[in-house]
Amino acid sequence: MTPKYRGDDNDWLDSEKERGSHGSGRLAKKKKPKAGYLVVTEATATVTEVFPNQCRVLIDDESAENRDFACTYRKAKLPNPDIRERAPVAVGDRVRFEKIGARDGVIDGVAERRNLLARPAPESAQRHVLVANIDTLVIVAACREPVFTPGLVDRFLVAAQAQEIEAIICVTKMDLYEGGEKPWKLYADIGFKVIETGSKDGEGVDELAETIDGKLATFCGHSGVGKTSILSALRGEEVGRTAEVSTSTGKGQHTTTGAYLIPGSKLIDTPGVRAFGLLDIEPDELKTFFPEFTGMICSESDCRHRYEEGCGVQELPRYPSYRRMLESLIAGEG
Ligand SMILES: Nc1nc2c(ncn2[C@@H]2O[C@H](COP(=O)(O)OP(=O)(O)O)[C@@H](O)[C@H]2O)c(=O)[nH]1
Ligand SMILES: [Mg+2]
Ligand SMILES: [Zn+2]
Repeated sequence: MTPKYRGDDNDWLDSEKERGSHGSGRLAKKKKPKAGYLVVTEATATVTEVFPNQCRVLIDDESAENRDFACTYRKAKLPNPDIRERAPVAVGDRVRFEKIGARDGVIDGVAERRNLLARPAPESAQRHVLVANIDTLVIVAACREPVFTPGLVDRFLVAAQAQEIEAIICVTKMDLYEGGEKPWKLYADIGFKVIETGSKDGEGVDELAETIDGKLATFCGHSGVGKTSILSALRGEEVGRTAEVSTSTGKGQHTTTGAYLIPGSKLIDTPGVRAFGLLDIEPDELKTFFPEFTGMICSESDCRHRYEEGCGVQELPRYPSYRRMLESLIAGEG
């Protein structure tokens, strides 16, 4: 079954214009305990999918007959985030769950997040948190069809590093590789983990599985790069989201275009996301997410790598990406 996403290029999906007019929102860098959030040990379930007014959770209790519940929210008890969020929870959130029926429950508490990846929702001042508390971000890019786009990879890499999330690059569709220069090799040279894969012929699937084993891993990347296919290869079966949820308190809801934790796994699929917001990154901090800049010689010791004379990093391959992100951070666009 092919998941029926509502198209990858509409709704809240990324565009320069939207990012520009709404910014990314910021969260406090040092994660002091925030009012309204639970401590992690109070949580009893993990959010697996988010719908307009409810969500789906997997409860921790492994002895339970059913662990998958559709939940509504006890809103008065949920935290009030600094920045208004589109939904009270995100996929990966640890929550306190109260059972109210065989398959229904209510969420009355959300634990503090270790990390999050978000995007601004268009047409509103709300932030859309896609995933929280993840261990690894798998940045998926096709070697061909669609063409490998380094700028996109760079933005994902920065977003992950800023949230202290391990990032790996998964190059898909290697069966389509026709020789010649491999633009993703650069990332391996810099020190990032790069895995060449193919869901058609199974190339690299074992290596990918080993690399993310036991970790809550989110697969991101442009629409059509092969995320769902490689996830299906990892699972050994077609993965797809459930068509709808229904609870005793509400009628069925249609699927949304959010992230989705594949049942029985620690793998999260996402629709074609072009970028995550560059949350909480100061312009001067950006260079620290480009490890290859370290050790380059600039004539100014605290060079911002912008207009400075004698700046040694401007010849590096990822400089144009750095510069685009720097300018957007300086303009407050995240
Ligand atoms: N040749 C080839 N095509 C692939 C491979 N993986 C996915 N595709 C095709 O690429 C298209 C998009 O794949 P999909 O997994 O839906 O991408 P997603 O949008 O990133 O989830 C589909 O037509 C797949 O059949 C691969 O390894 N090799
Ligand atoms: Mg997909
Ligand atoms: Zn410089």
